[in-house]
Amino acid sequence: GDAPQSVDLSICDREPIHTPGAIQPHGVLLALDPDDMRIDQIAGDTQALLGASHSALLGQNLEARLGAVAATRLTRLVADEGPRSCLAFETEASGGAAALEGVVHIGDRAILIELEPRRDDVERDPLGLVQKMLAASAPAETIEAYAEAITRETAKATGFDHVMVYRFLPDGSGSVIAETAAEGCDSYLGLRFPASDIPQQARKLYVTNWLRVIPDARYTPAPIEPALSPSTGRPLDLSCSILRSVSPVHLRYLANMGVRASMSLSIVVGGELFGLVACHHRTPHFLDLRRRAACELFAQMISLEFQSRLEGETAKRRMRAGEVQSRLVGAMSGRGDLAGALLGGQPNLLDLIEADGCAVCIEGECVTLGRTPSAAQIGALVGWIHEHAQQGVLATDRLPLSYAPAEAYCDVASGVLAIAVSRAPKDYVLFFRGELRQVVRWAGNPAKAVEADGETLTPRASFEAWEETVRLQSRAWSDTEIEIARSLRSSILEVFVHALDLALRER
Ligand code: BLA
Repeated sequence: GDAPQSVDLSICDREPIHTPGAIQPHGVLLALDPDDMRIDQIAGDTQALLGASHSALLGQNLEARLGAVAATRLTRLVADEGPRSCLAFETEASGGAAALEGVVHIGDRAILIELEPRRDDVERDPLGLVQKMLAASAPAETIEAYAEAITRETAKATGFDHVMVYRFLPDGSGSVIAETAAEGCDSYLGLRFPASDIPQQARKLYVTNWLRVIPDARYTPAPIEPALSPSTGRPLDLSCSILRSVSPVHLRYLANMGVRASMSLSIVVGGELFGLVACHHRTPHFLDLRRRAACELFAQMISLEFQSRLEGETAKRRMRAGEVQSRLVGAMSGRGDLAGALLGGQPNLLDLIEADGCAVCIEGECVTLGRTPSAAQIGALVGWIHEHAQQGVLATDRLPLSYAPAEAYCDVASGVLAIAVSRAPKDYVLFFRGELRQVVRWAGNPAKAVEADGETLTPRASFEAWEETVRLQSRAWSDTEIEIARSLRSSILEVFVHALDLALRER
C-alpha cells in the first residue's frame, strides 16, 4: 500500500472512550432516570437475559421487570448511597432464561444497572481469596519481588495466561517490571511500551475505575438504544460501567498481540496511575462478579502497599541525606573555605547525592571532586546555567541536548544538577553524571506505534523487541535528589548569611 502517513498521536488522546454508545455483549445495561426509576436507555441481549425485547422494556418501571424485591432493594440503595457508588446485587430476573448477577452505579444523571448471566464457577469466598493473595505477596522484600509476587498471585486467582506488572515512567511510556506467563506466551519482561499505547484519557479513567475487563475481545458491540438519553439529550456516560465497549484501536491492538481476553487492575499511588496489573488470555476468559470484586480490592490494597514501600525508601534516603548535610553544615561553619568544607573531607558532597563528580564555584574559583569537565568548560557552563536556572536550581539528564558544547564532554557530564549559592555573582555547586549509554528494548518500533490508514488508526502489528540505543543522557535526577539539593542550597545560603552577619559585627 501507500507509505504510512505520519500520525498525530493526540488523536488517540481525544477519542471519547467514556461514551462509546455501545457495550460488550456478554451482559445487559439498563440506564434509569433517577427521578422515576424508569428505563431510559438499554443495551444488550435483553431477550435472552430478561425475557423481553428492548421496546418492551424502554419506559417501563423497573419493578415491573425485576420484581418487587430487587426494585425495593435498588430504591433503598439509591436513597442511602451518594453518587458514584458501586454495589452488587443479584436477581433471579422474572422471565429471563438465566440467573443473573449485576452491579449498580448511581450517577448524577442516570442509574446504571449491568447484569450478566450468573456463572457456574462463582467464587464463594472472595474475601478469603484476597486475604490469601495479600498474605502470599506481603513477604517480598524488594519492589521487584513484590511485583513478581503480585503477578503470580493474580495468575493463580484468576487463571489468566499471562499476568504482568506494568509501570509507567514520567513521560507516559512504561515497562513490564514483572510477569508470570504460561508456556508459549511471548515474554514482555523488561520491554518498554510507548505512551500512545494507553492514551491519556484512558489512564485518567483507570484512576477512578480500578478494573477494566474485556472477556472476549472478538465481539460485536451491542448499541445503546436510544443513542441519546431522553432526559439529558446526551450520549450515556459509561465511565464507571464494567460493560463499556472498547475502543476499536485497542481491540485491534489486542488482536495483534494475540490476546483474546484481557483484564487490567489499576495501581494508584498518591492519586496517580503508577501502573497496571495487565492480564492476558489467549482464549475468551470470563470472571464472575465476586472474583472481579476480589481483584479490585486486591488492587486497592497493593496500591497502598506500593505507596508505603516507595515512601519508606524515600524517607530512608532523605534521612541519610539529612545526616550528611548536617555534618557538611558543621564543616562549613567551622572553616572559612567553603569548597574545602564541601569537598575536602568525609563525608563530602558525593555522599549527599550520588554523582560521578561535583564542583564548587565561588567568586570565579572552581574546585572539583571526582570526574568533571575542565575548569574552563565548567566556567562556560555556569554562564549558561545562570541564564536557565529556575529559582536557583537546574537539573537535566540530557545536557548536550540543550547546551551543545556539552556534547564534547558528555562522558563526564550528560547530566548536571546545579544550585546557585548566592544571587549576584555566578556562584554554583554542581553535580555531574556521565553518559549512561542505554539500550532500551521496546516492544516494537515506537516510531511506528501507530499508522493511519485514511481515517482509521492501526496499532503496530509486531511487538518483537526493537532496540534503541539512547545516547547523550545520564541517569535521571530523582525528585528526592532535587529536593536534597534545594535543601543544601538553603543551608549554604544560611551559612553565608551567618558569616556575613559575624563579619559585620566584628567591624
Ligand atoms: C487501553 N492499552 C489499553 C489498556 C492496556 C493497553 C493495558 C487497558 C485495557 C486492557 O486492559 O486491555 C496497553 N497492554 C498494553 C500495554 C501492555 C499490555 C502497554 O498488556 C504491556 C504489557 N492503543 C494504541 C494506540 C491507541 C490505543 C496507537 O496502541 C490510540 C490511537 C488506544 N488503548 C487505547 C485506548 C484504550 C487502550 C483508547 C482504552 C480502552 C478502553 O478502556 O476502552
